[in-house]
Amino acid sequence: MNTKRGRWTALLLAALAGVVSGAVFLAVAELLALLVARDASPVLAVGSFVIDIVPQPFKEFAIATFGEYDKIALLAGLGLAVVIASAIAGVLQFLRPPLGIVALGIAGALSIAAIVTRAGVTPLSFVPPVIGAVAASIVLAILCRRLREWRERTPESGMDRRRFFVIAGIAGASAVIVGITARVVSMATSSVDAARRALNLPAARSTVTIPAGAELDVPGITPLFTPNADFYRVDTALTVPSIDPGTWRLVIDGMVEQRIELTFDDLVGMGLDEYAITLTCVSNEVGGELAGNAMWLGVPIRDILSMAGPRSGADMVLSRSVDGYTASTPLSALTDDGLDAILAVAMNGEPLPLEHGFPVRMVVPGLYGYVSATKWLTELKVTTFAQDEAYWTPRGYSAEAPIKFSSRVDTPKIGKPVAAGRIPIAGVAWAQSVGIERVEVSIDDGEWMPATLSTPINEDTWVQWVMEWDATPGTHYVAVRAVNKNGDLQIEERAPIAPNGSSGWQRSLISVT
Ligand SMILES: Nc1nc2c(c(=O)[nH]1)N[C@H]1C(S)=C(S)[C@@H](COP(=O)(O)O)O[C@H]1N2
Ligand SMILES: [Mo]
Repeated sequence: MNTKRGRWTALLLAALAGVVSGAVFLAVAELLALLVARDASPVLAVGSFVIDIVPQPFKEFAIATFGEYDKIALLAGLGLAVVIASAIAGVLQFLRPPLGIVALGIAGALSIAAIVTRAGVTPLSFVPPVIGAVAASIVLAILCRRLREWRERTPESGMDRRRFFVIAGIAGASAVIVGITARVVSMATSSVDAARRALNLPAARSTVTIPAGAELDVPGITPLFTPNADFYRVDTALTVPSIDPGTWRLVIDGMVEQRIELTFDDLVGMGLDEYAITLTCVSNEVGGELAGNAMWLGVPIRDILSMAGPRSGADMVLSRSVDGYTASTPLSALTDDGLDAILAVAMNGEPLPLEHGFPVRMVVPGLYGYVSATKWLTELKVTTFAQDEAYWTPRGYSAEAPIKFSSRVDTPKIGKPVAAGRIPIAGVAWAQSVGIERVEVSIDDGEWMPATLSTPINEDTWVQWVMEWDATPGTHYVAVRAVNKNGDLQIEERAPIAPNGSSGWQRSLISVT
């Protein structure tokens, strides 16, 4: 029994006891979260907390490596950390009781700390992690006691061994079943999906006319409007917030004559108009895909602000999301008559998809999303840049960030050889709120030649461009640049995405066979 091998087996089983207790902790907490405090799930709270505290370069790495799956990768990493930590707790409890239980207590305390930093905390939010930690401690204590009894008895008793495995098996299996069921039920019973589908928005008061020639017929080019299912998604929300439009409120406060509170019906009752606006993320690299164009249905923000009456001295609006995210937008960008900054309720002919901000988000032409496009909007605080700071400002991004206009090649694709002959080089270019005047293409560092542009819908949407090219076998450099309607040339100098957006001309290597 007291062989070296026996000792290793005991430690391994103690680790198993720890992992089972960890699973019990999470399952009990999930179940109680479902019953008494939806937002108090330790996994999601800790995950969200991690998102907020990880250093910026790591976040960029995660977006670059995992793309849309960055959150799944985070949860997988967190799961691995939980398994390792609870295995250690098991070994501790076996060797030096009650250190394992102390470790579970610390896990409970850390979960509470993460939960209270989240939006939507209630007095009952501490219940899931506390009861979860208590249940896990009981399971861990019992398992480790069984294990010790079994290992210490000579000759070894089959009865004790069986007891250990029966308890561990039952506790582990029930934890997995209860935990997964609670999470699935919690997601499925968020009735917001149904509320969204039942929503009947009034028809648009005014519509956007799409001019003839607005969309070029070129295989492989980005479509003029990005279907909702393909629209890029960037946010810090680990789970998509569920907001019932029936209880949604927008508060306009801060430096205003009068604090205003609007319901969803109040907002929609102001009349909805169509707006075609291209969104761009500050994280978009030159040639990147973090831009999308949609037909929004909404209400001008200037009309809403004017009901509250911004006081003089204010120069910023801090918009807040239900998940606590904030953005700082210059007041003038929201009140300017010539700029269509809107509160949007629909996207490409349907209510906003949940992940794109249902029921209400901001869309502001000409500013990167992180300083303007707050999703799941709940508050507009009229304030000053001197007084308030948005989510990304202390995290290495500028407080103000107009979009650097840009152009991109969609076809031919880098790394996809094309056959020699006459082929189109085509892509899109955007200069929201100013408009694209010209797109130029240079091949193998030759002279810049003007591309043909699609007819722009307005200055706030991207345009498509195309240039026919007689491709000869070999490898070629294709470079693209744009000129905006102010006559400015797209910035040639390369800049990284932080602190206020990438710049540079896209130059891609195309191989022709
Ligand atoms: N609540 C909330 N709104 C947000 C964000 C966020 O993290 N949380 N991200 C912003 C950023 S960085 C961008 S680029 C746009 C992206 O909008 P989309 O996901 O609908 O494309 O949303 C903005 N609104
Ligand atoms: Mo963004």
